[in-house]
Amino acid sequence: MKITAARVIVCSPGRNFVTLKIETDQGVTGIGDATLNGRELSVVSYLEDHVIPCLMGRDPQQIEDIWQYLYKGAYWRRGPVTMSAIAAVDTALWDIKAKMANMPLYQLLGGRSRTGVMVYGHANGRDTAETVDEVLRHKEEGYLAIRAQSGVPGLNKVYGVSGHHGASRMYEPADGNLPSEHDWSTEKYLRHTPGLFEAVREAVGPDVHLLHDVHHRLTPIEAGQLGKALEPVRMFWMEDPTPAENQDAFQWIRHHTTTPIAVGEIFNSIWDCKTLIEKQLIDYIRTTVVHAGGITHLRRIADLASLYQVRTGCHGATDLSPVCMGAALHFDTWVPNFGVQEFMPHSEEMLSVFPHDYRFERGMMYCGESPGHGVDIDEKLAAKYPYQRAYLPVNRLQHDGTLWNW
Ligand code: GCO
Ligand code: MG
Repeated sequence: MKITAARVIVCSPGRNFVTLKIETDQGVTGIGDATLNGRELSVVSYLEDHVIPCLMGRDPQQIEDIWQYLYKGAYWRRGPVTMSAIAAVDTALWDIKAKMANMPLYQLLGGRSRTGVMVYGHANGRDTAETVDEVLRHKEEGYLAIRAQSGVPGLNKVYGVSGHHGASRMYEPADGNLPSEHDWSTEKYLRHTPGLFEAVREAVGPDVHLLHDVHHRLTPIEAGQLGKALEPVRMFWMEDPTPAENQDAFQWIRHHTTTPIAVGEIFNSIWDCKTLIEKQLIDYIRTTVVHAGGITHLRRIADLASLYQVRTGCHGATDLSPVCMGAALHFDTWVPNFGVQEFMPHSEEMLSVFPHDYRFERGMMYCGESPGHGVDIDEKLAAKYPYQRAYLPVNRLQHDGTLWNW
């Protein structure tokens, strides 16, 4: 069996998605997500200029060898651009192998470990009252786990909260401008957040899992303070409490709080995860298919995590395409140390470009039973949505404009 063609499809049905399609001499094709939010075209170039020429004529069944060839063979290891490109190849090859075997992907990974995949939804509000309403709306829809983010009194733009109500699920869209600027005050945030969660817990009752994303904004000792203040609320997790370049810093958070910690959406290899996992400084690892080298590498990360009772919590914001979501749901259905899967619904327009067989029902998601990972791309429709330059925002301290973590 041989790879005969591979091409990159870029489209922007509301936001940019990069998709790799691989064709074979047996007529079977596979696709993989290669989207790196705000840096999309770098991955396109890496694939088109450097990776695709090396794939021609190779046996697509040799997933592991191709992975090693692209990782070790490049000499320049790791990094989000490289690993997203490798992930796209790897995902497309698993798609092909599963189609050849006439099996849904989770069967090839080792079969079903659970009936469905618990997902968490995003409840975002401009203030506490609106956030509580959004949490309750998610509970009505059947969510068992809900992430709550709120505007902070005195701050104009905060992570996860869009300017107007109802647009909350669509923040960070493609807008063609330069990065927008958010403002930040740790003092105001720390004053607001414990009260927000008290109100949320009071309204939602004891059973729903509550999550919160700090988005790398606190120092370790501030994160310790927040985690401690949130203990009475019994959080499912506190995400990205501090930047993870210096991983020993997480010891300071651990010394001060038992609130569980989730990290890893911006990690791209097992080496980024190693210290946090081996020193048991986190409880959930957030790497997902597209940014961490595909199914082949993500499985390796999950196996390492399982030795230390760290569970998975795959990233699933809308900048990861439905192709990544489809593959992640097969992974989640198999992985023994599953924790939760993030689910931020794509718009109808986005979903129309990516026909898929996964579904959401009462707080759970289910991958389909069709051979492969169950997601396709409608190339004709995709061509109607050309690439639009788009950036993630940046964040500055409110009182003096110092550039802060976003
Ligand atoms: C999350 C993330 C996202 C990221 C986005 C960046 O927890 O879902 O933090 O909101 O900011 O995916 O591309
Ligand atoms: Mg996050």
